[in-house]
Amino acid sequence: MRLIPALLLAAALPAATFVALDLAVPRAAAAEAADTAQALYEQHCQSCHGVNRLGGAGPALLPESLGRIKPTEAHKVIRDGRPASQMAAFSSVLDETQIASLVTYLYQPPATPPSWSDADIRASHRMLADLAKLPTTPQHGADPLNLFVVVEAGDHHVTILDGDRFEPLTRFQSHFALHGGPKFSPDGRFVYFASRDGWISKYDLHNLTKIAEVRAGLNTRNLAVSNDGRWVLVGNYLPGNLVLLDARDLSLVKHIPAVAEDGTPSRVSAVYTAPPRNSFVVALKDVKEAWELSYAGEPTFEPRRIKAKDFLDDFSFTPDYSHLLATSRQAHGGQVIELDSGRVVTDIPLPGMPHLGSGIYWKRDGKWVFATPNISKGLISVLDLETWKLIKEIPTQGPGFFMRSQQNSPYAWTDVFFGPNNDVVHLIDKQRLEVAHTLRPMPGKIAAHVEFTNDGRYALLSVWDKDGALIVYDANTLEEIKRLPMNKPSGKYNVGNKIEFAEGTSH
Ligand code: DHE
Repeated sequence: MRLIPALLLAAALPAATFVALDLAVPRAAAAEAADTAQALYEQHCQSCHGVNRLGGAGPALLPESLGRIKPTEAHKVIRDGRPASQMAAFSSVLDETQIASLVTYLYQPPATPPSWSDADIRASHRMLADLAKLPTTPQHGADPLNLFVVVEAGDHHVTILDGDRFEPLTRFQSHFALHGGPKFSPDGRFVYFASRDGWISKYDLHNLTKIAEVRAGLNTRNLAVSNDGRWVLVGNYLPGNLVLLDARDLSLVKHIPAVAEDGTPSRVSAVYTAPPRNSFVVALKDVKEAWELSYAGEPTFEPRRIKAKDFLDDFSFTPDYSHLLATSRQAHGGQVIELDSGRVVTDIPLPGMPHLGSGIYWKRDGKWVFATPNISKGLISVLDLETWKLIKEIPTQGPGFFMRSQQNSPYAWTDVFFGPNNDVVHLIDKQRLEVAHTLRPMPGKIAAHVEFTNDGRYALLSVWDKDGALIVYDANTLEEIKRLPMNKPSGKYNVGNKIEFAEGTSH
């Protein structure tokens, strides 16, 4: 039998399109087309993308997994393949009509609703090294607290970078489409990654080796690691649940269905650890609840339910973790929830779809302010964290995604991710609250996502292109120090900053 390489696709046709398709195509003809497409899938795609489209060597091809690419792009990928991946071109095997029917099929829910049980999780679990036999001190000669973990999204690799010399120590293949910030054990030795397809991996930074992996869900949002380093909590869209893993080996402890008090099921928007509270805080996407799960003492992981005023999509904490600032990107603002009382304190005026998970805080005139980019408006919203008042909207050259600073830096760096000016980054003066500098690192290529060295002297910026780069700037003079070629380095994370939950970085 000829082995045909995978359809390595990766986003969603709006629901309205399916309705339109249903109305346009007579039912019998639609069923026949689906049968044909399913047969094509089984013949050409299943060996890599798995039975029931759950994924295998290639990513899952469920509507939830395809939410980030348009059907026209999916069509092109099937026809022409994906460079630098195992996804081959199928233009010599399938004609245009067959490819179109496959695309329609892939963007529809499977006939058998996908499921991912505890048994599936356990069966996917793999130990990749014997931790007991590995040295417990760093074996690479670099400062373990000034390493950078760089996710290269272009070819699904991770580079571990010495943050003093800016030299790669190693580069390894990750699971397909890592998303969200990797999270660290409290001592900075281990890093945990989540892929959109639900794969969770544990990597030893002292020994530069993979330790374990497990598939915790079919479509995952992100993960959090408890402050005592014992637990990893994974938030999933599909199935809508939380999956609790033992951080030592990623073995399954239990899953917790994301179901509201009234029984309504939900997806999980995001999960973060709140170190001073010894708890995980969880936002639910389809029900108006936030959850807190304590990991203090002998935890039961029973969620404490906090009633929200809206569906929550993304959130951030205040510096002391007493409040969360949450938003639903569909709503016209956010809300502040006091965690101890569970009370919604106030609404916040954030009309530009803020990306709160990327928001950062700093001290201005002795008071904490919080700033967040907005993904539908070219402005940075700055809030006073005492009064919750919006104190400034700083105009930028377009909507942005990420923001970063460091305690010692006078600037907050933010990108212009969307629109014609996506190749610039703005440096915002943290005291004057205005753009102080605008850099265009590689004209015509998206510049985004900055992280500082642990001492704040250097800022590392990504150029999001397959022929992209990681650019090291002196954070004060803005002189370019080094340019390392990289394949779409989506995010980079400094171990020291992360384990200290440093001011100015994402948590
Ligand atoms: Fe992200 C972090 C949600 C699309 C790259 N993104 C996060 C987090 C959330 C989130 C809740 C924080 C999790 C964490 O770090 O633990 N992202 C969403 C979305 O809802 C959205 C808009 C739609 C979606 O498809 O999920 C979305 N994100 C994207 C992208 O299209 C990006 C640009 C490319 C990609 O890799 O998918 C992207 N998101 C990132 C990155 C982070 C992230 C690089 C980590 C930022 C950090 O510095 O910590």
